[in-house]
Amino acid sequence: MSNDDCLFCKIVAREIPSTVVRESERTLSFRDVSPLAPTHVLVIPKEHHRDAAALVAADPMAMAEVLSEASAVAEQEGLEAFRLIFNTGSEAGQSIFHAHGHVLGGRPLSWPPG
Ligand code: DGP
Repeated sequence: MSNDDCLFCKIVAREIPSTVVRESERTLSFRDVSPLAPTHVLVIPKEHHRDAAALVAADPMAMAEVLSEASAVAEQEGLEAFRLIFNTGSEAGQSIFHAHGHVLGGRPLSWPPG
């Protein structure tokens, strides 16, 4: 199921170009257009769900595949340490309402996040 108004659905459909780093049956991983670290890859389910909470409620196996693909991205990028973030809701910084995990690494990452 895709959403005609969704930017990430258009990336999945290759209607909008992106730099794809991995693809699996249910996920696509591509570089963030505004990277915040040397590695900044977004891992998304191909089906449209508005955020991570909606995704895991509707399709836990797709969420499991997002998580395993995020680990595979980190390994492929040679990261010994990385952060996986799901901004969920606009107050938490979500700006694109198609579930996605950010894989960030390649520099020291401070804690707590802002
Ligand atoms: P969030 O703020 O958590 O919803 O993250 C959305 C991310 O999506 C943000 O880091 C920038 C990225 N982004 C926005 N538009 C595009 C695009 O057209 N292409 C790619 N590759 N990334 C995008």
